[in-house]
Amino acid sequence: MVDGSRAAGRLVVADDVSEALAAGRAVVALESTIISHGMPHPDNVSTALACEAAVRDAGAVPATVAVIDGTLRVGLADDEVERLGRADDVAKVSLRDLGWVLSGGGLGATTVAATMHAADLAGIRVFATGGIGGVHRGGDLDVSADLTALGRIPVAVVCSGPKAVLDVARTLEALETLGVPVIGQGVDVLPEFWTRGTDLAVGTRSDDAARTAAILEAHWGCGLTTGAVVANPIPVGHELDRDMIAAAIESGLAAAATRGIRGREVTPFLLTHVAAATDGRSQVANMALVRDNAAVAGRIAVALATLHGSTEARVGSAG
Ligand code: PSU
Ligand code: MN
Repeated sequence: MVDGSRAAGRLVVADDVSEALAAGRAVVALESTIISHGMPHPDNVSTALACEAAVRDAGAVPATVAVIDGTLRVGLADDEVERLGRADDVAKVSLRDLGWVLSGGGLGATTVAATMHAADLAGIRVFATGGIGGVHRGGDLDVSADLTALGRIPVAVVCSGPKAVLDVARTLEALETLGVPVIGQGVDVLPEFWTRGTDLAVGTRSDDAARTAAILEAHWGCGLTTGAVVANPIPVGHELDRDMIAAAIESGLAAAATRGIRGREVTPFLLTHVAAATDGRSQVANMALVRDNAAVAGRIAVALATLHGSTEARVGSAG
């Protein structure tokens, strides 16, 4: 394990991850809030491990990010993923929470925002998740720090769009305001998590990993320091019925309002409600899309490593 130079001992990068980075090989970061707050045990653990396997199959090294006993870790052992997936007292850690969760010495699951931060410190440019946070529906100005992070941190987030419980159109506008490119992976419209989307145009379309890597390389190569969204739709055959999911979201939003669910509780509450209201179908879809995002992210990371001139990029030997 090595310490990140800018993080004074709070950041620890796993050996296989730091070796791959030092050799210029492909690495993909994975988040952990989806493990602790996104799905129930044991599907959360099997999905997290399946995402790591998908990244490896693509020829890249997976680096799941979490706070373990007071350290910000990049790259977890399988038993640590299991521990995160089983414990019921894991803190949901976004940017503002890192200081207090790290100093408290406990377990924490990093959101997209906090995972982007850790990935950037470690030197990882590609990250896969299910869906990003964004602008919530309604008038109370609940805007995820995921957008703040995308506007500041040079990491590409491969996802199936914003979570559909959000105001997806406003989220897309906010990304434009922040100067964050939204690249449709094989699509012209923004995917909406459990469905492949309808009418919100992405900034540009890319039909393969090499093209996406070239866009990212040029984005950062011209001096921009923002993140990027690579929007990869849920695989055909796994998408849910649009009306069913819309009804489940509506009833979830009503239940959240009735029970006074606020702040960081909102997203986990809605995901749990939608899973119950769809007889678990939303969760099966979530598992399928996040695994596919991990595979796509692996291919993009390999293409990016190849662009950076490493002939070892396709070896994918680390385990
Ligand atoms: N996508 C999923 N499941 C999740 C999340 C995203 O499929 O649990 C998590 C991510 O970690 C994301 C967070 O960063 O929800 C956003 O939470 P909030 O809206 O409170 O910022
Ligand atoms: Mn919020």
